[in-house]
Amino acid sequence: MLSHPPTAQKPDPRIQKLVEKIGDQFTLEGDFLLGEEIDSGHINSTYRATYRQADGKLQRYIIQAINRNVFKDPFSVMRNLERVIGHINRKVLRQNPDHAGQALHLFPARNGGFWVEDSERVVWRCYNCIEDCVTYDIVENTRQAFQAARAFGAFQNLVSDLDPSEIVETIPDFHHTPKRFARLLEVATADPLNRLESVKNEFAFILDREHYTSQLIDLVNAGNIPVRVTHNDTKINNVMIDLHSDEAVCVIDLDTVMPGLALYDFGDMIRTATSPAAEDETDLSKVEMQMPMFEALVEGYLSTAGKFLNATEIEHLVFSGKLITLEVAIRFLTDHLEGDVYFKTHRPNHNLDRCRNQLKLVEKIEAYEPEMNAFVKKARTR
Ligand code: GN1
Ligand code: MG
Repeated sequence: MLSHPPTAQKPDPRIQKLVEKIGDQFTLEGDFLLGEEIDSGHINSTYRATYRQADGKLQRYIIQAINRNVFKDPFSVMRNLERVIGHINRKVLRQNPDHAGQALHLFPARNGGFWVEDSERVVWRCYNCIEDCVTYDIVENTRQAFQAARAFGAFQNLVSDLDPSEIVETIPDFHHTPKRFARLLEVATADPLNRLESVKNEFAFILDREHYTSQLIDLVNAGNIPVRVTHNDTKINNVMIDLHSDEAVCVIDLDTVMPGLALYDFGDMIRTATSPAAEDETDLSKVEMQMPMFEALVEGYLSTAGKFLNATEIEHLVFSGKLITLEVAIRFLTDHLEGDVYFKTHRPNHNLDRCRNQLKLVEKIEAYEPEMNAFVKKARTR
């Protein structure tokens, strides 16, 4: 399923005006033609702007507002981005100068710097639009899963020599699962909207799995797993895939690139690429952990990350999928109990639907765990 298919809808005048106004403040060439909202992602607001160049050619850009409720210090997010994008592009473009149109670039604002802040304190940035590519909310075939995992592994490799002290932890403890768990308990105890009673099964399911939450952190503290600079939001729709060849072209959504664990990244790939159901699908009989997709993820990821992962990391690849899926379910349930203050929602109980769906996936991963681990064992000795 495409996550943002081209729209044939009539342009919304409010969006036209907004995109034109913000686009004007960046050093973009040509005449503004069209602004469209791209409804993808639960955090930031994203738009595509089309300009007509002097030679008549159309040029498209991505204009994005940073969610300040989530990213309390958007200026540090931008400084991180400049560092990360600069670092990656120096390497990628040295190897393959033709890659220029397929790498992420920030466009400067007319007032200098790479962002503008509007009168409502919204911080905006502008990227190139990577053409002839799409993102998928649900992968369609094993080739896409392989390619996406290969790209995230290559991405981790590219940022592996970034100095972590140069990167600000813009959301502290982002994947600290025990803290996410503790926060759920806190919100459940306060139960500000009296919603706990109606989610007691989901809550109990999570409580039963408390022992998962600290396992990776314990391995870090014991010195068995290193902290690396990682992507931290490796949802499958954060890879641009070539429309024609199904090859991964570019990893996007770099706002959470921070020190983290390689396993959190792999876990989020399992979470988002193995199920044929959308993250908010309410028909839970559609939620599945598809072995062929998982196998493609392992092969794709090991093809680029296999050379730097240690044995403990490889042994926990499957566990990471279970953990990250549980973690995001904890976050969705917390947000539901708090009144949907973090993730964008599009209908009542949206976060609860997402939570139920993700808990179903946890159950599926648990059922397939021995088979999945056996596959990893086989794959690493090849
Ligand atoms: C958010 O913005 P998006 O949709 O790529 C969230 C991730 C969650 C994901 C769940 C900064 O990612 O951590 O895993 O939703 N990003 C942030 O779908 O919280
Ligand atoms: Mg995203």
